[in-house]
This record gives sequence, structure tokens and C-alpha cells, in this order.
Amino acid sequence: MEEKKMLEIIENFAYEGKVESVTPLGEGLINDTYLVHTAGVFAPDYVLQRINHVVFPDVEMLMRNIAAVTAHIRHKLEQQGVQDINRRCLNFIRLRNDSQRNYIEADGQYWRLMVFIEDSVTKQAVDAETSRAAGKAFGQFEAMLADIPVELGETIPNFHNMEFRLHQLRQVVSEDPEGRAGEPQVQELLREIENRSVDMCRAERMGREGLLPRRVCHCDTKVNNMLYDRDGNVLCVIDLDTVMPGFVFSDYGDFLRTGAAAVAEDFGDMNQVAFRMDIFRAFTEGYLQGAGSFLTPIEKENLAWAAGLFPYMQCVRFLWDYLSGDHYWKCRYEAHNFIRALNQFHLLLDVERHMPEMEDFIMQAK
Ligand code: GN1
Ligand code: MG
Repeated sequence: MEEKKMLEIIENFAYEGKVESVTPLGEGLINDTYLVHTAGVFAPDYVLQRINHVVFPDVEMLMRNIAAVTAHIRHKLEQQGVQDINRRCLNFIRLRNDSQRNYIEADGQYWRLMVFIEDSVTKQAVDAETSRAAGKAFGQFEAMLADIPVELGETIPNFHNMEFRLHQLRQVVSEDPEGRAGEPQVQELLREIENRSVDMCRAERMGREGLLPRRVCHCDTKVNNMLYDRDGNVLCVIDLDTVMPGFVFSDYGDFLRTGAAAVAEDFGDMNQVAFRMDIFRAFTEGYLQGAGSFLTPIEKENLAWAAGLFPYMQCVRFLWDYLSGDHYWKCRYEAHNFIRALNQFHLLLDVERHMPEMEDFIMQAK
């Protein structure tokens, strides 16, 4: 989009300073992000983002969630006497002529503006130290939001609902629009999925039985969704679009799915797919430190199970997309989604091999 149009959009927000340049920032696949550089040293720089309203259809709800979450975190940090709050919490700018709103619609596109956090970096690689810090940061993030006074909306309905994901898969198997469901390897994977389906819907059942609370979760806990300072300390958790009510397992399990995997989720040599126990141990210790104040015994007892749930859920989601004709994830070759599904199943197998060891570790960790 041309700069003039972006400047017009930025003018709707009650920002400080004078814009000098607008340049693309980062490589996010879902939203389009730009750095808005302002003149001089007194006004901050900003981040302008176009929200993907195909993935997130209810932008109004999404931005209301974000306003509630950032206000609550800011309040908690103030109570704790934390210094440097503006680098520890995202700050979305309101509109000049409507101080209740934190986004605008222009020509069917949705935009938001937030303060750029100075001297911050993101990380892509996970080692034991970064995953310990990540575990603590995501645990603290949940702990701060455990008593948020408003009910948040589900920005993607049923996002991490395992019963729903299995229902979607079974539906596409019965319709088989691409004629792929009969492939022998697909059939074999479907059998493995069905063999585990009852156990993998444990959280939804416990939720209905009143054994498991719904909490505010981040739901996209990747190492690159945190900002670090130059010394390697976590400053703050970012990418709040999927923050919504769910079970704690989401944040714990989904981080390990990507962070503890020895190879990428579409790596095709299944012999190299492995679950890294060093990452598991460090992340778990950090997470229990951050989340220990609110976790119930049932939640803690099921964390090891959750480390298997997310590879399983992702296997089901990739297989669903393969059988549907590859509409959700971009594919570079015909069986790409099937390879991803198989990869996630092999990751689950390795988690299952380590299950007793993981359970012992979690129950002994402080
Ligand atoms: C999507 O776009 P990305 O990589 O942040 C998906 C996640 C999956 C992931 C698998 C909104 O996340 O749930 O785990 O792909 N996000 C959405 O690669 O569906
Ligand atoms: Mg992200």
C-alpha cells in the first residue's frame, strides 16, 4: 500500500510526534506489520498493523479482548511496582475522535497502532535457557490474567477444542472431496488417531464435569511471540490475537510442540522427529515457577498429557486440511499437509515414549 494512504490511516490515531517513515516490519504470516518512525527522540516509534479479518472475523471482539488484557496487565505491573512498564506491556493507541476505540476500518480493512518497544528483539531458536525464560513468561502471563474481571470472547471459536477438531476430521473423511481418504497411509494414520480419540478429549470431558476451569490463555505460545531485551531477559508477551478462554494445556502443550521438536513440523524424515527432553525440563521448570500460584492439582497432573495433546491436535488439523484440499495452510507440494500430519504423529509417539519420565519430573518439580 502506498505511503500516503498509510499516513492517512495513522492520522486517525492519537499518537505523538511527527511521522518520518513507514516501513515493513517482521515476517508474520497472518497480519501485515509496519514500523512507523517518528522524528526526534521524545516521541516513540509505533507499529502499525493490518488485522487479518479472514482469520479473525470479529475484529471488534478481538480488539475489545486486547484492550481488556493489556489494561489488566498494566494494572498488575503497577501494583507490583515494576519499573519500565511501557516496555513490559503492549500499548495500543486510541482514536483521536473516539477515545474508546483502538482500531479503525478503512476501505474494508482493519488497522491498529501500538507503541514500538525500544531496544527489544525477538528470538527464533530455542535452547534450554530461552525455553526456561519462555515458560516463566507465559506462566506469569496466565497468572496475571487469572483474575481478569471481564469475560473474553473466543476470537476463533473452538480453536483448541479437541472434540471439535475430531468432528471436523470425521466430517471430511465421510465427504472425501479430494478422493484422498482411501490412501493406505491415510487409512493407517486415521486408525492411529481413532485409537487415541477418547483419551485425547479428556480436557473437554473434565471441563463439562466441572473439574477443569477455563482460563485466559495466549493460545499461540511460540518463542517468537515474546520480546527480549538486549541482555536476554523477557520483556513482554506479544501477538495477543488468540488470547481467549481455554484450558491451561494450550499454552503449555503448544509451546512444547514447536519448542521441543528436534526438527520443523514439515520435516519429512520421520526418523529424525524427536521430542527434546532438555527443552521439556527447562520449559516445565520455568512454567511452574510462573504459573505455580494458580494451577490446580488436576491441571498439574495433566501437563504431561498436554504435551502429547498438541502434536495430536495438530496432526488431526493437518490431516483435515489435506483431506479438504489444502485450503488452510500453504503447501509447497502435493502431500505437504500429509507429511506435516505424519510428522506430528511421530512427535506424539516420542512424547508417549517419554510419558512416565515426564510425569515424574512434573510431579517432583517445585
Ligand atoms: C498456525 O500461522 P501460525 O504459524 O502462527 C495456526 C496454529 C498452528 C500453526 C501450525 C490461527 O499458526 O494454531 O499451530 O499454524 N494458527 C491459527 O503451523 O490457525
Ligand atoms: Mg506470531
